[in-house]
Amino acid sequence: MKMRGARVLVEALRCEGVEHIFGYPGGAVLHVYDELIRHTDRIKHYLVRHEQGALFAASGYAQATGKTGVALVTSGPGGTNAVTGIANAFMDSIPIVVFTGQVPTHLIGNDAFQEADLTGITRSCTKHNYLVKRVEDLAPTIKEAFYVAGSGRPGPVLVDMPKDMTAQETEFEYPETITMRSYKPTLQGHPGQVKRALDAMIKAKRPVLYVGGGAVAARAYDEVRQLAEKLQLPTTCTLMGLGAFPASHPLSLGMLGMHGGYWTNMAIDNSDLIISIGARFDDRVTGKLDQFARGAKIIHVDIDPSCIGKNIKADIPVVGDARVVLQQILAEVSRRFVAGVRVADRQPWFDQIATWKREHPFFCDDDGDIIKPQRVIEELHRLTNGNAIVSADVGQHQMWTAQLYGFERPRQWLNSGGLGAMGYGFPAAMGAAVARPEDLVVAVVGDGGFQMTLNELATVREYDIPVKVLIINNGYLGMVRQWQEQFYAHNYSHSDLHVAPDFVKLAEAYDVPAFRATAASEVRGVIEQAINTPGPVVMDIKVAREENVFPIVPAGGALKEMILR
Ligand SMILES: Cc1ncc(C[n+]2csc(CCOP(=O)(O)OP(=O)(O)O)c2C)c(N)n1
Repeated sequence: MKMRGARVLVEALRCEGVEHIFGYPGGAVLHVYDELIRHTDRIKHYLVRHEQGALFAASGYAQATGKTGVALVTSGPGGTNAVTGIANAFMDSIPIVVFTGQVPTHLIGNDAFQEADLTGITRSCTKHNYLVKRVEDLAPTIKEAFYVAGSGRPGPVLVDMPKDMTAQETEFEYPETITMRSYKPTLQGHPGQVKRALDAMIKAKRPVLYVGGGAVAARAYDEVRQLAEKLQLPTTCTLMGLGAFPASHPLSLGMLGMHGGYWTNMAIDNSDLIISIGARFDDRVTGKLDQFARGAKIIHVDIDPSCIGKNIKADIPVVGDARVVLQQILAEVSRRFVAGVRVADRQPWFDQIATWKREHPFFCDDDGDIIKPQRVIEELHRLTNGNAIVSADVGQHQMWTAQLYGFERPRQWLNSGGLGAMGYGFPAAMGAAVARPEDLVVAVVGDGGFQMTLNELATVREYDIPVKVLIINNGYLGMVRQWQEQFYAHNYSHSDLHVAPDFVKLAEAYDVPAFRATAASEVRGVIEQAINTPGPVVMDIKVAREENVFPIVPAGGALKEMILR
């Protein structure tokens, strides 16, 4: 059957199993919108209030499920408004496919109305991008786009669609298989490297298993846990990896890096072997590179060979899918155990880590009825039994949530780690709540970041998406203020947000119920009320204004130089 390009897009999305998309219309995608409304029973479109919201929602959807998220925006400003979301997905390896409108093919390059070179602009922040000029190419391109986005190291793929192409007709045929000669991710680890890695793990006296977002992407959490337990490996997760290993597990070290636990960073600093699974040794993890884990051998498992050795030289590189490589290692572990091999005695190492933890646990001093943000996160954990899907924005509240919520499961924690894009938390939670309607979804946001994307309150109201927004309201750009306090002699230059909307009234203007806590004794009641109120809710929690996140490794400092209070 012949159909226009716009319909091809809808059919192709169905072939990919897409049920939800987030978007915003405009001239260049009007044929597509003309089709979409005819197929609402097959694909549900959520009209966001800003394109960045669509991208963050699609990314939250993908982070909460592992499925590829989909966004649709128009040409020119629609596409440029989407760029931050695309760059964010690129940095955090989130699989999304972004469809953008483009001016008609004969106008491309003419500075036409709402023309922007979206493939050019996004070349450095997409895993791949396409400009589809012929309608016959649309279905195969979409097939390829979903394959590229979701396979190997996942990431964003952009499909730019000139308006005339979406009006032209073609026969719809969706390819069943795909072969791309230039793109074949390596899944299996090299057997020799696998054995070498295991030799090192068995012998090490002070090992640390260092788990990143790649372990979540590869669904390698069962394998991570088995490896940690069988080889008795203390295990730390990066900001993006939280939940890949249960926070309450006796072998869990929690998060490492700039705001990691003292005991975690000390373990890294004193380790003799670091086993990195799907992590990338970024600067927020390593601190000063030449001081990082100087006595440790490095095993680096990653599906993206360009990641290995980029920041830290790997002694034993293993290119492959985290899950597949861990399965190979585990098979080898079983063979060695049968042959009577046993791991080195780690008791002194465990004792040392326990001592560090006892000496300097996370710390929060209470101050009468002033609300301490750390206590809010602890209360949230208690009242949700640690079971909520939690997204965070970027700033102090993000770090307190990462330190204190205690994520037990993968895909329970969504945030913008690599790009650190304020405004992520709320729309990402919206995407997660669409994807997982049976789960409680909480967006922990700062009063600064929330103001960047709070227009999506209209979206959650329109579609009754039950996101519970928890504003850690300190009346500052808190993380900026903290750095100014600690590293710029209290010079609070342009970081004071005390002129702010009344968030309760604001939410009510969007017809979203809202509650406020101004005293420590009110926090519990407000969170309970929010949980018990169906649909979207806003909580405005007025916290101590000048609380700081500790530990903190000063930018460019070595991990062991962390400031504890
Ligand atoms: C889009 C964007 N602009 C600027 C920054 C720099 N930045 C990082 S944290 C921060 C302050 C965030 O303040 P708020 O949202 O109130 O959260 P808090 O730190 O107070 O918890 C800023 C401005 C950023 N990360 N993202």
